[in-house]
Amino acid sequence: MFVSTSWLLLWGSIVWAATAEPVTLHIGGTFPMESGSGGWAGGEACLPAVQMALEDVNNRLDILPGYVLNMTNHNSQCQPGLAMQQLYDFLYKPPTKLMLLTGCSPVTTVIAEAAPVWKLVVLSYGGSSPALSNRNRFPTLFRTHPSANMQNPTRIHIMEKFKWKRFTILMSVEEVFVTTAKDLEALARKKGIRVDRQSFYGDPKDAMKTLQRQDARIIVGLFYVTEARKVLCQAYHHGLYGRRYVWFFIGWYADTWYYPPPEEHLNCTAEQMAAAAEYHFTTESVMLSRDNLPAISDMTGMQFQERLTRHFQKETANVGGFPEAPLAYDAVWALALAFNCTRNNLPSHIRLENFSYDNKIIADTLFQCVKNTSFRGVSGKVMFSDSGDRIARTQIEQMQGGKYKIMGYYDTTSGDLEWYNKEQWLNGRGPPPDSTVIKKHAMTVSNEFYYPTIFFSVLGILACVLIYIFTQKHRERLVIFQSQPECNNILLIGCSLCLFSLFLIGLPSDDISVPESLFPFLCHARVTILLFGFTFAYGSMFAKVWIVHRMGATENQQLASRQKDEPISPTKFYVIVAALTAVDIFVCFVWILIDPLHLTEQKFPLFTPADSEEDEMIMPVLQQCQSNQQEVWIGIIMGFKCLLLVFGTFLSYETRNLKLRFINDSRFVGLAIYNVAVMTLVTAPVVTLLIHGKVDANFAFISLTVLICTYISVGLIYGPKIRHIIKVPPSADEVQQNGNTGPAVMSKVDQKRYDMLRKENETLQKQIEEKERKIHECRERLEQLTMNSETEDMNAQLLRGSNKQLAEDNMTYSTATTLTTTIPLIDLQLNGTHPGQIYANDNDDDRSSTSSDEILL
Ligand code: ABU
Repeated sequence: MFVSTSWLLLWGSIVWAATAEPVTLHIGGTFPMESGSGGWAGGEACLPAVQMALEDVNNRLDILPGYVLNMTNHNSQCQPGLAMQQLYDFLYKPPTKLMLLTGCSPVTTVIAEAAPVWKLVVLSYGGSSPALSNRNRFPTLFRTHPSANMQNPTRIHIMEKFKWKRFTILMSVEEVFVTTAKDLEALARKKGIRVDRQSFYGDPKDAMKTLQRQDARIIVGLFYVTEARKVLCQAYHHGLYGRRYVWFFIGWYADTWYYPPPEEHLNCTAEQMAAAAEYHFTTESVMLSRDNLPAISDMTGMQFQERLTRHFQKETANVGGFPEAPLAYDAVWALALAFNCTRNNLPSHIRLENFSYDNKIIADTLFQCVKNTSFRGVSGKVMFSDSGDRIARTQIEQMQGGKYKIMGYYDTTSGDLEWYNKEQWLNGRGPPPDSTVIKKHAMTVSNEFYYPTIFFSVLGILACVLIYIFTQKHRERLVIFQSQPECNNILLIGCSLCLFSLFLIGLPSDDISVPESLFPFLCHARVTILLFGFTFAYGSMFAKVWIVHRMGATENQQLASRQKDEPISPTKFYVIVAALTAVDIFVCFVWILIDPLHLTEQKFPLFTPADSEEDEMIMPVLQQCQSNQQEVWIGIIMGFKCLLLVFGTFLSYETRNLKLRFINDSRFVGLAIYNVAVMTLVTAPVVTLLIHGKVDANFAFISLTVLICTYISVGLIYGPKIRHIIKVPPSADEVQQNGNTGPAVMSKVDQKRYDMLRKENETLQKQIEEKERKIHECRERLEQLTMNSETEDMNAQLLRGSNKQLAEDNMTYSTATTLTTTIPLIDLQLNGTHPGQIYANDNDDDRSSTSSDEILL
């Protein structure tokens, strides 16, 4: 009963409305029909779309029954000044307008900012500026056009997809683009993408030059279509297009926007513009519903587009505002529904047609109704956010062969990218890099230097190992036994370390898979291995000359001659080498602790590789291990080593004629020290001062020095020994020493006999000294007695006693004399020389010095 009554009332009112004179509701609309000073000329398609919508709404009996909508419109030319004048016309020329429709951001901005004064709600079908989302500044503005910010998340997503970490924004100085650019920059920063910004007003020529200087590759353009054509033409002339560049333009330009209209007098042909435009991307909010479901107007999006297309004689791709036309059409429906809602929600005594510019009740009701709008439009679902914005998906297109192809869609709300993988690139390979790829080329030792060096290093290390095995096998041979083999082994270890260090020094840092954090270890290994190798090798030789010199320099000749013949404990050598190593350890420890080495890169000018098609340049980089106070540490180490070298050379010279039985190779050691000193003292300054930074020369000098020093040292010290062992059979060693043709050596049995006799001789010498002292005393007493001449008897008695004593002493004396003459004879037998001459002292002065044996004799 109730339902049928309601239907009757509704039907009655419709019939009444259809038959009664309808009340006209007036609205004002601005349409940018052409863009005189550049801007969006969207009115061309949007005005017919709005008119179509007004017609449709007015034909609908269920919406605003008894009312007809009427629009007064002006061509704003997208110019805010002109639009202000038109606003005053709307306001002060009757009839009263209930709502205003605007397109183009600059016009929407001025009208929406002023409209609240007249309690007018503004609905924009073509204002994309993000600035329009400010509710404080535009309290009564709603728009069916999504904010330009909507495309920014899409742009960032594409940047990430193609791994671009850097892009440039080129924009015209308009609030709509400035605010869009700011939002885009903020989003990019959050994602760690670097953004540069270039702006221009009118002529983009200078901005384009700057882009070229900055080597911009990925460029997002924010400008109206007139400027877009200027930019494209300049891009063509500056070569900022092609396989190395990717342009992003705004997606609401007409499809053939890049063809230059004759009135713009662009310095580019249509072909040039088409060439520059090829493969650019566009992003734009989806403005046409692709649903098959009909909208509130009973048309699908496609049906609307077909209907609108029939209005135009020309290709719609060239009609300004054709993409936005669904937004304009839906704006009228939103407006009509809001009027309908307001009419229903107003108190009964207030009628919608009675609206005046100070009527707060109708204005507030209308505002609430627009705010609550929700319907299916030909552009999709029409709803407004709190800030009055439209929520929509973004469509990404790419120009391929002069035609826009859809690449995918991005849903800002969910963050989902639907991508069809249809993108194409001029290089045919893939997305170009976001900047010139600068490839580092580590300046490393050339293979021609490195591999031969490694060959000789390995050979040297192998030789050291073989020599060690050989000498161990023949360690009983006197030529080895009396050459301090333990000390020589240290030499072999040291030489091997030095040779191994060459492998690390020449090793290219970028070829080894060491994480960067471990590079300091490599640096330290390079330095310390060479340092310790040097100390072991040189220290072992230094220890020998040092000990020889100390023994030769002993003032007590008797002690000296005895020491020269005695075995020397290897500990003495170990102590010297250990002391030198301790100094190295201390210096290295302090160095690594307070100023560790790290990898530094010295960069050289870029160059383009001749044979490369890639967009790349080569930057030669010299990788070096360096400390902050490198010079200080090098100075300390080199200073100490130089002192050692000079001192070692001095000791070698001093001991050139000395020879100890148990350091039988001291003369060869001396020669090796000369060689090391000369090579090192020449190479060190050359490497550090003259050829610093020249990788090959540096490595060549260091490796030659190390190779020559190690080969010569090992050769000098082991060569004669190996030759002796090979040539002379073990049984011939003793014979040879008797003939005094080889090293002064004696068998262990002889050695023991010799030592026993020496001890016996020493004991007898002491006894003889004692007896002589007693004889001397007796003689003195006797002389005293004689001089006294007291009694003849006493004299005679004393004389008898003394003679008896003298006879006993003479016997002891003759025994001792026999022994002291025997020892030199044994020596003579063993060595073919007098003990004082075993040391083969060539020095005439030394030879003339009186030995203890001579004193005894
Ligand atoms: N889609 C056209 C937007 C024009 C403007 O915001 O000025």
